[in-house]
Amino acid sequence: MGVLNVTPDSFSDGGLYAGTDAAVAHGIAIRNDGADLVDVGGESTRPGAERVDARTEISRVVPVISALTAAGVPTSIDTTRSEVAAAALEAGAVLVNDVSGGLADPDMAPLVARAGCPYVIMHWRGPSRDMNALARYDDVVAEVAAELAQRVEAALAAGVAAERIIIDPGLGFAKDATHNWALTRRLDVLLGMGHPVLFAASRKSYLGRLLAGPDGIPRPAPERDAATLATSVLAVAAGVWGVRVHEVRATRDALEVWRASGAPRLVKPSVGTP
Ligand code: PMM
Repeated sequence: MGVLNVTPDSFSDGGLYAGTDAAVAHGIAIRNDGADLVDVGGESTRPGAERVDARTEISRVVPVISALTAAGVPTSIDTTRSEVAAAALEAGAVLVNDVSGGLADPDMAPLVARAGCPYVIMHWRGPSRDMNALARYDDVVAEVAAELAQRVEAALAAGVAAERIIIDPGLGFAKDATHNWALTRRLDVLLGMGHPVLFAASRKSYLGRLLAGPDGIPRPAPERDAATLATSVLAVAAGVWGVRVHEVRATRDALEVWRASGAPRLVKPSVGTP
């Protein structure tokens, strides 16, 4: 899954593809680089971000999704709002990627159920504005798994088919670096929940802090791709269904190397609770 943020303020690529033409050209480029899906988002989820209204979000994403669909590029819609998801599906998007896992909008799961499309349920504890304060866990792996299981139950109750549900640990969303690494180490637990797993570490700030120079200044987002690649290889080797990344070509290259090596899967899914 290639990332296409049509926003002025995303932490990783904010402003680069804010205009429709630039966004469409970049979407086609990442498809050509090997993305199976181009994930189009019209609202920044960076920590502390203020929300935009649904009309603004729709006006950013729909023209891009329509143009990419016309160009034969499969897209997903990255939104927490059912209204935006509905407009995006109408314009041709084939999957709904909801970072709130249905918590932000009670109409999202029923909409996805009616559409019959795949649904990414990410682990989320609250809006970006205050998510850092929500990063408190006794056992992050067990709590993320349990809270994701509740969101899966809610989606099933709303009529979403089990085989359409994909789960995502939500790295960086109400999680600090220690939490992100714990979830990466114990992907077997999420893999054991019986749904495909999406892993999205790309350019996140914990990688910037990992790679900070001697002055302690975090590595800037566009210079975190080699670290992202390493996380993607670890995650795919563990058995995830997909990785959501900004740098698609290099990711494909790295995964080809892993595949050609014939290296076995790193972990076996755990069944049941951790
Ligand atoms: N992270 C961001 C946006 N959308 N979607 C899923 N499923 N999982 C994520 O971890 C996720 C996401 C924030 O990162 P960006 O600014 O690079 O898009």
